Amino acid sequence: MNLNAIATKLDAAAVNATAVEQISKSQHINLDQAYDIQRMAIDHRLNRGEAFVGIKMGFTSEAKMKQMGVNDMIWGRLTGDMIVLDKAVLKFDRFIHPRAEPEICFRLSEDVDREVPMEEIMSITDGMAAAIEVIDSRYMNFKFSLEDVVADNCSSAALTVGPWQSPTQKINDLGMRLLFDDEVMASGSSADILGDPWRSLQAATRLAAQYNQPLKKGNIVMAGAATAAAFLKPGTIVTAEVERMGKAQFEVK
Ligand code: OOG
Ligand code: MG
Repeated sequence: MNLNAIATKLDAAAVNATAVEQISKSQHINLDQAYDIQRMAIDHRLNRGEAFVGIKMGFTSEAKMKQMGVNDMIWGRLTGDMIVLDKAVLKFDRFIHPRAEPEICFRLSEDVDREVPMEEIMSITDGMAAAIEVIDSRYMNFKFSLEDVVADNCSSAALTVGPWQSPTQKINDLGMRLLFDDEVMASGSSADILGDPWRSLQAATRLAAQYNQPLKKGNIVMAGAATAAAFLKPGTIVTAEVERMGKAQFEVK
């Protein structure tokens, strides 16, 4: 099986905003192969001059893991072109069927290439912020198996990070909301992210070390959605609010 050919196809699907058929419809790949495809597809971006900026965690809420029938989370890579600045415009045409979800983002204060224990997790961080992740599965109808979604970089497509705040230990009980203009599209609690979003950062260090993905000072880690995602609509202002942490926002055009 040519994993690189699959990676090239998924990269082209993202670049051209054109959906492709799920890999699992025509061939069987295992999870390790899916992560290999993900790395190869991201290498195409890096070879075009994009920077690696960090990683995203997915299925960090119990509800999403249960729904997928898995007991581990997934992770994907974030690159420079995915970043939409806070309060800037997100161009709808770049995507296939984009959805937004409210998240929490961490910024690393040092290089990390090991699993960091929970007791030390705050010491590798110098910022946390409200964030929005835009997910845009490259598969038709947003349908996929676990291996499919991992190969497709866990649907990651864009992200916006709000103003950085100093890290505080107690972030396990913060209200989180996603708004389209003034309408609340989804609401939940940071407790829905593994009971405590710091656990998601801890898991990120474990998975990055396991898959030989070194993290650098200044890289970011998206902790995963606390709520369901909502389909974007052109002409809306999208806001993620995290209690006591602030907001992240973009305008869909
Ligand atoms: C997969 C990505 C999941 C999250 O925050 O849980 C994710 C998807 O739902 O398409 O980003
Ligand atoms: Mg997400």
